[in-house]
Amino acid sequence: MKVTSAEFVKSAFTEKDWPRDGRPEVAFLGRSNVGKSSMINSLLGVKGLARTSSTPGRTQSLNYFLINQKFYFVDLPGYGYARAPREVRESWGEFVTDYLAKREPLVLSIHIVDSRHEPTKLDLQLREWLTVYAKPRVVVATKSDKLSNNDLRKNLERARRALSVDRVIAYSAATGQGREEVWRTIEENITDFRF
Ligand SMILES: Nc1nc2c(ncn2[C@@H]2O[C@H](COP(=O)(O)OP(=O)(O)OP(=O)(O)O)[C@@H](O)[C@H]2O)c(=O)[nH]1
Ligand SMILES: [Mg+2]
Repeated sequence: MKVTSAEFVKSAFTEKDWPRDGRPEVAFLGRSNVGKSSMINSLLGVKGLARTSSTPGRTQSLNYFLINQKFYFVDLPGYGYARAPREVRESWGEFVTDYLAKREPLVLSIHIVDSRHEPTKLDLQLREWLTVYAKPRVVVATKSDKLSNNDLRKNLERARRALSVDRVIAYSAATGQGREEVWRTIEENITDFRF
């Protein structure tokens, strides 16, 4: 995909802030600090559009980016940040399930895990929700540049098993590994969207 324009549109704090123009959207979900914002920036080929945060887990909002005037990327709040305020940690599930349950233009959820680590309990929980709400999703294991090829291969297999999926795409915002495959997956899902 050639990215001709990418702009931050808004932070949506409640359902009434969700865009109503019917454009399809792709959501980026994963643990706090896993690399969601970095993946968005590296897919778009820009630096600093999606903020890579040094104060994780503070706000719960969906951050909307409009790409090529055609579709949205949605940066979701990360989960599992131990030092987030308790009420934020506890309401995360409600915030995300509400979105997954209701959001019709959501054509693809990109579930991001850390390629170095075994999927966490919260990763399994998210996987469960994506299954329950029957949302198209793809699992992407990021920070692959931090592993040897051999460890990467082993960890991808472990993630596939733990999350019961056929495919886990290795990704690196640092080297660009996986970028083409993720874009292909995004394009396929956007093309299928009819409204
Ligand atoms: N080496 C390497 N570092 C990465 C990669 N992706 C992200 N990082 C680093 O990981 C840290 C967290 O990245 P973010 O993109 O802010 O993660 P996030 O998931 O958006 O974090 P929250 O918004 O706080 O939940 C930053 O220091 C990034 O530079 C990657 O592919 N390779
Ligand atoms: Mg972020």
